[in-house]
Amino acid sequence: MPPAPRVVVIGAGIVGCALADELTERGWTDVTVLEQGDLFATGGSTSHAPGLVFQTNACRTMTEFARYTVAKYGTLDLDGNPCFRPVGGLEVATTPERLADLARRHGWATASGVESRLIDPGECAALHPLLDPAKVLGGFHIPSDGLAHPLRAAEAQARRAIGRGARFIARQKVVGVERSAGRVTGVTTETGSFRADIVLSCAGMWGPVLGELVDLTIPLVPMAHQYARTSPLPSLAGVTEEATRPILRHQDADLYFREHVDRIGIGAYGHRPMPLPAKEIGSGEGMPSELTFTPADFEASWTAAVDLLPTLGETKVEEGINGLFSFTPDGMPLLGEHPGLDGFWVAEAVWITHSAGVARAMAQWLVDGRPETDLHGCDLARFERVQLAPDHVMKRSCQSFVEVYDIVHPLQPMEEPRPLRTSPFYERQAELGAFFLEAGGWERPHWYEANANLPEVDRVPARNDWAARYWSPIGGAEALVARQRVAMFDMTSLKRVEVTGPGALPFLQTMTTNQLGKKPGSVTYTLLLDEDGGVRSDLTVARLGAERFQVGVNSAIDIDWLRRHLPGDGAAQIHETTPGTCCIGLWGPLARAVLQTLSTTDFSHQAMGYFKTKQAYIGHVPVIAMRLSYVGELGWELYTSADLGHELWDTIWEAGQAHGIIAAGRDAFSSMRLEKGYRLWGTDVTTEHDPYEAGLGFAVRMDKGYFVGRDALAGRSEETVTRKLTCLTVDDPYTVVLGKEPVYADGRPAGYVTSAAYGYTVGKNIAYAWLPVEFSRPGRPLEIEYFGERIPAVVANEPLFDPAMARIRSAA
Ligand code: FAD
Ligand code: THG
Repeated sequence: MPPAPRVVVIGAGIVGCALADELTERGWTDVTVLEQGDLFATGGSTSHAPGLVFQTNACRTMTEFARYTVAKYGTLDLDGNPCFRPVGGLEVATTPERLADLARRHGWATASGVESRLIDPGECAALHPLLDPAKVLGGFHIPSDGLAHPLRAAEAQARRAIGRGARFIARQKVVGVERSAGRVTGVTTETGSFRADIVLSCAGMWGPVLGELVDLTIPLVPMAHQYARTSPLPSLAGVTEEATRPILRHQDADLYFREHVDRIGIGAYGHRPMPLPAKEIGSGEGMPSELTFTPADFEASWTAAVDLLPTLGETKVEEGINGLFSFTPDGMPLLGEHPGLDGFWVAEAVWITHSAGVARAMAQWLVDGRPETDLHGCDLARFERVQLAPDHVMKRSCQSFVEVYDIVHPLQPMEEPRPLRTSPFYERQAELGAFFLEAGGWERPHWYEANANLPEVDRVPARNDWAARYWSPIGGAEALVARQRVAMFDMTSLKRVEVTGPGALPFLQTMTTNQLGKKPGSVTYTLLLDEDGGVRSDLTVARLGAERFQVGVNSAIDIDWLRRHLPGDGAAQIHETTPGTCCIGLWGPLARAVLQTLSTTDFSHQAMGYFKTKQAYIGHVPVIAMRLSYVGELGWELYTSADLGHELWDTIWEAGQAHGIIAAGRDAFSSMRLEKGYRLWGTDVTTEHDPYEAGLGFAVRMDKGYFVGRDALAGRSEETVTRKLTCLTVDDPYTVVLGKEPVYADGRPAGYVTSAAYGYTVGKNIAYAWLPVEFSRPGRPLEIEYFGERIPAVVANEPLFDPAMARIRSAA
């Protein structure tokens, strides 16, 4: 075994301490933790946190992190004092919307294996006698939630690490990062220097300052968050235990509560956002003076607190802080390695709640080369460049502060700054009354009001409540028309790169699962795997020339992964072409008829079969045409440069009139995708799944030679899997579930929903779900829990639409 690398951890907050523990436990014992202030003292966010651990999260990975934190801190103590108290968690609703949302949260918890219960006001008051049951409509009780003792947990983990050889050094402020040949070699502090093979920045809200030392944007904003303690409660006189009642969340008023012996601590998110540039935070001397408690900001919170817990009226706010911690544009942590400086890693914007889970995942990533948990939502590389602009980071992070306890629909967009990225078709789409939502900075049409008069609108089943938000029956009509005639879909936001050079083919062959050594003009659907066979992404690779490939990817993370693996000799290059180009998906049975009138290129099936690509002119516009679709129709993706996008749109639009062409949006797209059973990476499939479980084994060619992940797949097949991504249909057409709901078999939780949509052509309500194989046989009755209700579902044969591929493979 090679000697363990020298690791320097920057920051001895809970994240740095947890990481030192997890690394040393895995045998990386040469760990030095440098802390600018004193150890386990006031200074960082950890020292200000009251340590509430509510595990339930919309993101499975975050729930998993929290579960591990509970499990780990539950067994830790510092000199006999516990690091965690399993007092339970109670979330209460004072509005009908919140009551419904608590049922949704109960579903998320269940889907992630966290036991919980929905309870009535009486039970809420029984669990937490201080609250006024007349004020609440109901509650959500999670018995395993509780209170961490953040400084204790930090120190206990540090001591274990020290026991295995780690060093913790106080009063060492890192001011420089040493590097050589693209790798870190050490850090310098104000008074010394430390050699390192790996530097881990766990600097919390100081992250951006450390990032600047290595030209790395760390998109987080330190924000003040108010935390106050009352004077002693007369009704708690004589109490000696630190806390016994559940930690309490009152999201309707942006509040949470815990006990401090005979006092109550109150946290508030209801006040105005109070961001502070990371540079302006002092170091290690506690809170900057401009962030002392501002009572005026706490007034409304106090009123709401007394309203819920009337006995607080007998007390007053005795002390308060405007404590600082990190907020990110999407509320998720920042984990990963610097894209341009090997060995510089980041684990920042992490709550106490997720600290142990994050540390374990990071240690697995570093030591084993791969975390067990899907980290794509936390990946430092997930951002588009435009999302890293300082104003963007500020506005979105402020919004994620404001929305921290809001009831959020999965499609609900952040509002500012918009519009930011627009395809060249934007003006035309706006003229057609597009309803836009944002993704990756892009404005994307979901449906077009111009299609409101299509007779098909009347054939679309109505929807209720949540399923009706950000939805219109027009999208359904667009899907029906796309399958009957032809539609234009804006695919510009689908990320793409060009991979070029003499080493391009061997590079892509090594990185992906399918056979790419085909003639120029071929397109191949293929997978990126990690070394353990987990699916990192699914791609289309179009061979445009002997040494030129266009690769359709899923996110910036794919590009980062590919770049990291480029051959060192410069024989292959990657260049992202998304921003300078645009794409129309022209799909539907009449797609060929429309295209052929506009081009001298032969688009017949004989001349251009399924999964083939050609350069052609569409009217005046040079395009790369690829015969494929993500929606299961005859048709082409047509790429051109951004300057000609307008012309391409107008040319196709005009020629299409004779064929009844329409513009169609994402709603139609998503519905058609699920009818055809195409997987969406990141939602249906992640690194936690192998290709066979995901139903993507057809894209793996074990006999093609080496590729990343091949060895791990040896001996695996569709026959050996124990769980499967499974197609379900739901009888009730009005209830289209949102995703993330638990699936029950014989009354017991068995799996969870990934994507769902109504299939307008097949006339069925579709949900894909991860299930153990024994529950994945067609015809198996199951139930999906949706906002607290069990809805009947049944396993279906997939794909629901065009199982024989007749529609897209043939000349149609
Ligand atoms: P920190 O604890 O800030 O540690 C970072 C360390 O890095 C600091 O000690 C700092 O001195 C050091 N450092 C920075 N720059 C350098 C440098 N150049 N050289 C050397 N050292 C450096 N989370 C929950 O889960 N539950 C809660 O109930 C909760 N309540 C909160 C209430 C308040 C009032 C606040 C402020 C936060 C709360 N949080 C809560 C959030 C939580 O405190 C933080 O997310 C968490 O402590 C972050 O840990 P960390 O180790 O990343 O950061
Ligand atoms: N277009 C392009 N690239 C992409 C996507 C896209 N890359 C990312 C993502 N989408 C990949 N997803 C798919 C999923 C399915 C198909 C295409 C892209 C598809 N699959 C055929 C099938 O399953 O029948 C593949 C069959 C085969 O390989 O023979 O069409 O939308 N450019």
